[in-house]
Amino acid sequence: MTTTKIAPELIADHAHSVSARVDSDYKHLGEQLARRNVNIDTLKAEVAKFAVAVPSWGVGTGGTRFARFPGKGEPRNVFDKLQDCGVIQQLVRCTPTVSPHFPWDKVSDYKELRQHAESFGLGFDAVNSNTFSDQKDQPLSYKFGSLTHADAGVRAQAVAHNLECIEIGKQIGSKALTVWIGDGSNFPGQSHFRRQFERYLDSNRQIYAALPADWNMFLEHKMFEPAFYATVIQDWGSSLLAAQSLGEKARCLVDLGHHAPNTNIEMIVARLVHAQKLAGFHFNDSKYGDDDLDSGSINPFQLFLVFNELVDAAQSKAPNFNPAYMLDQSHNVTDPIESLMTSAVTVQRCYAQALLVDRTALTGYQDSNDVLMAAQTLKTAFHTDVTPLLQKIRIEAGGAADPVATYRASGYRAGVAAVRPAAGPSSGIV
Ligand code: LRH
Ligand code: MN
Repeated sequence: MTTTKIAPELIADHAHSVSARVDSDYKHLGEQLARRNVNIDTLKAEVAKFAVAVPSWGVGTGGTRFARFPGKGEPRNVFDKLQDCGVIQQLVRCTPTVSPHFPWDKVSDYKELRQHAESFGLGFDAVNSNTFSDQKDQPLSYKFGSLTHADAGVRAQAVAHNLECIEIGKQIGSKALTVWIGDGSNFPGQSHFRRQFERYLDSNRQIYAALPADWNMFLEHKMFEPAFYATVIQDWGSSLLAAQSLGEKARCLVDLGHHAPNTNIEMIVARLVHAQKLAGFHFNDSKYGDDDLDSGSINPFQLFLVFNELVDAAQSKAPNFNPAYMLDQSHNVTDPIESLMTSAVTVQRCYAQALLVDRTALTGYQDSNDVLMAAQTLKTAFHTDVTPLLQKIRIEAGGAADPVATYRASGYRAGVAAVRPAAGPSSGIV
């Protein structure tokens, strides 16, 4: 029996109050799509299978190096975080898993943690290790790196932490380890690029060797920050080199915010699909750096183009293709639950629109260099308002027609604020 923090009657009443409107909008969209030889019920069945994981670190208010302004009812620990993730899943019905981060989510009893998640109908996605910050009781510092540190003792400490994350992941039912490290340099000459990369491979070979047979290892590249001159895994090329060197279970994870502005990320996705090395995604949006803004909030067409590559790969049966979808955002000025709900729906929306691309027509236009019509074929899908379809999917799954409206009507935030002590101002991303 799933614990529901939002009264199911409230969700049902809200859904009922708009169901007639949703039904007529759905019927109208169905007529439009039928003229494009698309059966809306078939499309609905496909989109209803879509799921994206929520980052445990995303339900608390985020911050920057300058400041973090906590909101009301900040989660005190991973148990509160899972309860908040349960609310998100209860309302949007497409976020059934949580991606945890260690040691931020460390507990003494992982069986209890797994049961707590399951009580909200949640499972665990990829576990994330953390050798980009020092923990208070940590013997050796990661100031000058972790898996690539010049000192073998520091590298061994970082490897041991990743092995511990795998052990935790096995207990909570995860099937992947995400390794993002901030290792790099701030000044030319500070590091020897090739020796540093060799140390990265050597450390990760030890982690790779500890992966259970049915696990994957996700290597996450990032252009800069915290290093501001060079980052060891700075781009998809370095990540791919490493994944190909490590083996079949190592793949390349694409965090949308980890590229220079205007980078053609959808083409990077196509390359990683070609290389059979696409791990999956950390979805977010950005205008300048790793801003970790809500997915699709700045450049929704780019997010659509990424899904266009993913649907094309799936429909053309690209080998070794089963990407993991996760959000990775920092909510500095919004209620994290509202941002995560609207972001999950935005990602689901882009998937639905990508399924609407007429790929037969597109291939014809591409092969005949009818450039205008090729571009228009994508725009036609992107401009299709699939809102009634997404509402229908949520309502049929017991979710909310309008998640934010129902969440606000529930008074959940005020409720948790009454029991969770107010958190003081601080700085840093979490
Ligand atoms: C690095 C990153 C990584 C997480 C961290 C919270 O910028 O994207 O995926 O470990 O954010
Ligand atoms: Mn990330």
